[in-house]
Amino acid sequence: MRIAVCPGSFDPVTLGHLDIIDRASKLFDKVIVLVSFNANKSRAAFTPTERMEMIIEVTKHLDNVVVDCYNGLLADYLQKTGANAIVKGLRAVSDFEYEFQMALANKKLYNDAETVFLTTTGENMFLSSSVVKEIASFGGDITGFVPKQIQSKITDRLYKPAN
Ligand code: COD
Repeated sequence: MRIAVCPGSFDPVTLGHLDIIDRASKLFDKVIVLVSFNANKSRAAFTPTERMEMIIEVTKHLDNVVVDCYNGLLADYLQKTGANAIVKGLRAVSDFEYEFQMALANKKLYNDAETVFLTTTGENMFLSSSVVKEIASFGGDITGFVPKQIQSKITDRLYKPAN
């Protein structure tokens, strides 16, 4: 069985993430969407449990996708679970340098950790969790940025209208 891990902060999951998860589910027998911890992103808007719940909600239709959370090295998680690949989304040149470094470091830590990059679609190229959070915090419309099932959860958390 070919198992892929799609790791990320997913704070919150966006349509860009979902596109990568959806495409990975067609390439692998099983996909584990892994809520992980990015040492450079210390202040999250959603707890790991909330992030997992949102991902479960929006991937319900994908039979071979499961959601997990791991506070440790991705390479260790792969070794522990016997997963075959890490699937990452690539948006632009700026993503490439960071992701390339991560891919090499993960392979150095665990030689079987192969990273597969899927290029984003034109319409999701600009999309990130940070952009979603910024728009939602000003009460902007996040339709077209995140799956509709979780829109109100995000707006309710982030939009604090001034009196
Ligand atoms: N289109 C396509 N792909 C996208 C889009 C989009 N619009 N938005 C995001 N993505 C991709 C990203 O490129 C990334 O591959 C993935 O989706 C997740 O994105 P984020 O922003 O939610 O998550 P990150 O980048 O903060 O995740 C970083 C990790 C948590 C995966 C990383 O820090 C990690 O592996 N942490 C565990 C500890 C570890 O092993 N560190 C590495 C040591 S080398």
